[in-house]
Parts: sequence; structure tokens; C-alpha cells
Amino acid sequence: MAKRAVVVGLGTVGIPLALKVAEAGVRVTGLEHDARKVEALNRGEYPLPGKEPGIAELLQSVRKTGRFEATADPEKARGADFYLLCVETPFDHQRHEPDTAALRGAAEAIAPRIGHGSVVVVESTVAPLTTENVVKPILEKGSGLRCGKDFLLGHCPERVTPGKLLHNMVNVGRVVGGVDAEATRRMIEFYQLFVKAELVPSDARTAEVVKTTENAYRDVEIAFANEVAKACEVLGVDAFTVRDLVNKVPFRNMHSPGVGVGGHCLPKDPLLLAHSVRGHVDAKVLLTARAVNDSMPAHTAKLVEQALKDAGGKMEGAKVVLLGASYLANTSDTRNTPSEPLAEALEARNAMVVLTDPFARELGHRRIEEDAKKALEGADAAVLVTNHDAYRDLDLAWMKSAMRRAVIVDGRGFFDAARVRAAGFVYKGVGRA
Ligand code: SAJ
Repeated sequence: MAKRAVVVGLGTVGIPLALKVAEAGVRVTGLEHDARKVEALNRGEYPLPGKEPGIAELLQSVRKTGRFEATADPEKARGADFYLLCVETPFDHQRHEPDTAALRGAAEAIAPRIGHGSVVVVESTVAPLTTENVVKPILEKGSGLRCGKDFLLGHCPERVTPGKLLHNMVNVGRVVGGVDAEATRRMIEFYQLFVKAELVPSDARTAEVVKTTENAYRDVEIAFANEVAKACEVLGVDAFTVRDLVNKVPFRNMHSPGVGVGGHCLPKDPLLLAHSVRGHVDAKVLLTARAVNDSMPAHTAKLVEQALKDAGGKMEGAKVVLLGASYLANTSDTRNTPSEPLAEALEARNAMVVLTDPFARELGHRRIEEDAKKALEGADAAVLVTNHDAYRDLDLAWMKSAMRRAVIVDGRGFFDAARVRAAGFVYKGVGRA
């Protein structure tokens, strides 16, 4: 049974992980270079934006046990049984390669502190072969120990999603991939401490491919829906009706078309997978799907331009309100949100863009208006970007009176087209006839 664990990187994955491991009776040191987060956590405050059900209570109860401490001092990472690396692993779009700086930094920080029998687990999503080709050499060099002989190494990709961090951590199955069988065995034992769902023993490389594939698969499915949506617009057919009818056919699961694909998983994981086979496999499907999904914000901007024309207006000088800044309904997470490229495409056509969101407060340099009604006052068009539940209560009659032009563009098949048109709006939408 593990006595001590070190979690490197206290973010959306590292914090719930550290707390669940500490709750299970293990003494946990959270290693984090952001002093603000360290101080907040040691004060019992959850330092990230957004509401995560159960996390504040868990932080309080774990603090009482004295089994969790956050620190910026890597020296405090010495002598643990388990080391869990939960740092960011972005894709560098300029250099067209994974940015492993944070992962390498984490491995370098713990390497001199791991000991005989330590188990190091990469939880971050990585390009296949990264665990063996990037992390393993750094650990061996920095510790003078041999992987497989003195310490063990593996990959157990996290499967959390904003808004359900704790729930997924406990109830979503995991692939547990050791670099060798002994690592897999020790890792399974460890994750059984707090994961109630299926733990599938595998190997590190398979786990890396499963994780990047599960998200690449979803990205391709969404791109398929988006391409069908563009066709439906031309054919004068409703893509959401098509989707529902197609999905009545057994073994079909057509996804929802939309204004774009955001988040920290789908925009990146296909690129990690494609990169790992560059020079051997030309990952046309993965990269074309990425391009189709990335084309949706600009496509939506064209719909706005057309709708304004149909309403007798023009994009130049129009006030366009984006309903939703976060990438996912009912969360405040704005990572890779389609709202940003959409705002840029509209501003490139000299529209004046106002962002509103019930949860997210800032997006890069843009301020976000919390009150949708305030944002909509005098607007020439409203664009539904994020299908927040809060937008179900929007009163169309009020909007018609408050807006300067009655134009709605629907990025998520969110509104009932007939009802919006009956309320006197010019209505267009992704995939809408
Ligand atoms: N989206 C569409 N059409 C769809 C589904 C999603 O346009 O049919 C868009 C969303 O609006 C969002 C983006 O794609 O902008 C991503 O949505 P998501 O539901 O995939 O949410 P994520 O990014 O949080 O995905 C995570 C992933 N989980 C992990 O990486 C552990 C994903 O594999 C899960 O399927 C997803 O959560 C989930 O279902 O909760």
C-alpha cells in the first residue's frame, strides 16, 4: 500500500487526483510552481475558476486529515512511493510538434528525488512513445537509477472533463499502462485506492494510443457532422433532423454540428497521434477533420453576414453579441473556445463584438459581460455559441424589443427555428435550412 505520493502539477487533473489519493489514506505532496495556487490550496481554497461539484468539501475534509500539502519546493518530493505527473502537454502550432517543456520540467524536478521502488506515472495526455522516449531517459539520467529495475514507470491517462472532475475521476474507467508488467501491477494497486470503475491493465504505449485515439475519434465524428451540416445548409435541409433520423438506424451515432470544437482535449489529441507517426503515416483523416472543425467559426461568421443582409443591415459597424464564451455548456472553461476565432472573424468584417457568458469572466484581452440582457441591448445580431442552460430562458419577445435588429444566428442547433422566426427574427444557424 502506497504511503506517500507526489502529484506534480495542481491543475484541473492534479487537484482532484491529489485530494482523492489523500482521502484514501496516502500522504500527498502537491508540487506546483504557481505560488498563488499553492497558497490558496494550503488555505483550503480551490484556486481554479468554475464550479466543480464536491471539490471544495473534499479539500476541507482532506485538510483536516493533514495528509495533503501543496508546495513549490521540489525538495519536498523526496522519497515518495508514487509520483503522478499531471502537467499541461499542449501542441505547439508554430513548430507543429508537441510542447513537452512542462512534462520534461516535471520529470527533471522529481528525477533526483525518486528512490528504489518508486513508481512514476504520466497522467497527462502525451503523443504515443513519449513515456518511453522522453520521460524515461530524463528519470534515469537525473536519478542514476534504471527504469524497470530500480524504479517503475507507466502511463495512466486521465479522463476528466470540466464540471465533472471528481465524478469522472472515480467513476470513469482507466487504461493502466506500465512500461513493464510489474509497473502495471503496482499502478493497478494504486488506482484501486480511489477509482471505482474498471481498471484495464495494458502497457504504456497502448495507453498513449488509446487516449489520443478516443479523442481523435470524437473529433473526426464531430467534423463529419459539421461537413454534413454545411451540405444541409446548401440543400435546404435541417442537419439536426437528419442527425436524429440517421441515428435511428442501428450502429449510427452522428454527432452534433456546431460553431466549433473547443476544450483541452479534442483540438490537441489528434495532432499528438498524427505527430507520433509522422513520416510513416500521412494522417489525412485526422488532420482534415481538424481543419473542418477549425473552419466552423469562420463559417458561422458568414452566416451572421448573410443574416444581417437579410435583415436589411450590414456587418460594418454592427453590434454582434456572442452568447457564450466557454467551450462547453454550463462551464466557465474557455480553452480553445470557438468564441475567440468567431469574434476575430466578425471584427475582421468591422463588426463590434460583445461577449456574454454566465460563467466565464475573461477571454484573453476581452472582458465578458455577465448579464446577457445588458449585452443584447441595441444589438444588431445575437449568435448562440455555447449551449448554456441559462439561454433557455431568453425571452424572444423581450429580445425583439431590446435589440436594434431582430437577428439570431444559432451555432449549436439550440433554438427552435420555427418559433424564432415566428417571433419575427431573421434566423440562420449551422446546419439549419
Ligand atoms: N462538440 C460538438 N459536437 C458534439 C460534441 C461536442 O461540436 O457532438 C464540441 C463541444 O461544443 C466542445 C468540444 O466539441 O466545444 C468538446 O466537447 P466534449 O463534449 O468532447 O468535451 P471535452 O472537450 O471536455 O471532452 C472530454 C473528453 N474526455 C477526456 O478527454 C477525458 C472526451 O473524450 C469526452 O467524450 C468528453 O469529455 C465527455 O463526453 O465528457
